[in-house]
Amino acid sequence: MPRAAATDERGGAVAASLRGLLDDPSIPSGVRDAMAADFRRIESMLDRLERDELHVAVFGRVSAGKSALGNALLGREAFTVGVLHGTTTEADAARLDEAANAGLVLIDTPGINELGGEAREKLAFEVAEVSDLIVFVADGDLTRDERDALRTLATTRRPLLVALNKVDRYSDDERDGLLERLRQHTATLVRREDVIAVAAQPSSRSVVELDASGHERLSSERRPPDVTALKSRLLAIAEREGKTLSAINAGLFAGRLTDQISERVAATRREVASGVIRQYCVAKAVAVALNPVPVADLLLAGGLDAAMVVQLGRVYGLPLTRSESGKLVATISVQLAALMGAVWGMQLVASALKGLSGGVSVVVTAAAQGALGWYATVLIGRAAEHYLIAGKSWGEHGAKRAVADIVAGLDRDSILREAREEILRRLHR
Ligand SMILES: Nc1nc2c(ncn2[C@@H]2O[C@H](COP(=O)(O)OP(=O)(O)O)[C@@H](O)[C@H]2O)c(=O)[nH]1
Ligand SMILES: [Mg+2]
Repeated sequence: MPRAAATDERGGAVAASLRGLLDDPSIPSGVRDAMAADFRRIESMLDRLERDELHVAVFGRVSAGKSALGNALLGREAFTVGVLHGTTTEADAARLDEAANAGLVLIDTPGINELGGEAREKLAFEVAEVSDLIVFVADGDLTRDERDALRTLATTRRPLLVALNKVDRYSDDERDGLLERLRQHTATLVRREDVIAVAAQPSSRSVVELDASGHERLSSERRPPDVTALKSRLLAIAEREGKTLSAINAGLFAGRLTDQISERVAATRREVASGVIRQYCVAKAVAVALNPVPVADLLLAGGLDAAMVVQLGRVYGLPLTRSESGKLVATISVQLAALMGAVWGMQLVASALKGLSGGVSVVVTAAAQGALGWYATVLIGRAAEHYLIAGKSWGEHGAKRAVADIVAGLDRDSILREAREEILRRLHR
């Protein structure tokens, strides 16, 4: 079946935007590695769309027979049966196993009973995310944990089937009674006809044979699995919903992951940018404190600020030339100077001096001026950051409004306090 054009386009766009993020030199390697794993996951989902496959996850309690059922559906021994997963108490140890045969991809899961509620939910979402359809395996009536898990799975909007496994252990009447109870207990979550009895790996039967000489011999006979009803139901759903299921799921998943990655990248950039701004704050503050200049000149001593803005441009992947960055600093400074004159004036100087009592008055004044220099650098840095984040733009309200918003949004007094402390520490050295 050809991949839908829209999906193709979307997949291509997702892949391209992710590659762009991965190649971004401003992303620290730790984040890049984490993203690479996400990216591989998305790529494999996009790949799946090209193939004609149905991804079926098998979910349920440990020992319900999930692995055995996976094998029976695939018609081969793909998963290990009967092995206890001792480490499933750790949610992140919950690994998903995958095997394919004739377009059917089975995803085996570690089982839910050793997991706490939260981990169980996480596993359920993880499983749902990589599957088109979920088969919930039980070997009797549902426990409370099983019902909780089933409810969580139902919220993921994947088609949900319940397989009552190990029916070889029951008489026909018992089996029908159990099926009926299961159907009632899952009535709001699963359709009646999607609760199906199976025997994934019936236990061997002892048979008595007569050999050639008429002696009785006891041997055990393996019985074949019986999963035909479940399999044809799966295929019917696959037929009905076709590739739309996996296309929609892959698209949603990729989109969500891209959003998450973009957020992580944005957060990392902000963090790196904050570090850059702080470095320049210290440099500026110390320079000013050691060589006090009139307050009005603070904003015009822009050499350091321009260098900072060049660095910020790199952090945000939007390189600025030295002259572009000088112009940007000038634009911001003009707005800041206007605000300072109009709004704060002496109040700002008073704030800068606040808390600086006693000592040599020259040091006090120096620290106050240094703090102002620091504060100005924070404002310039934040304003430049704002401009860069918006893709080198001040937005529809222009630079004046943007700078005023930044000034209003920052806690001036706590910035000045931090600055004074840092400067005094350095001056006393
Ligand atoms: N009697 C019977 N035993 C089964 C059936 N399916 C699985 N088992 C047994 O149940 C145990 C657990 O099976 P397994 O597939 O490993 O369970 P999982 O932990 O859910 O993957 C194994 O000993 C299987 O042989 C079945 O249909 N009938
Ligand atoms: Mg298993």
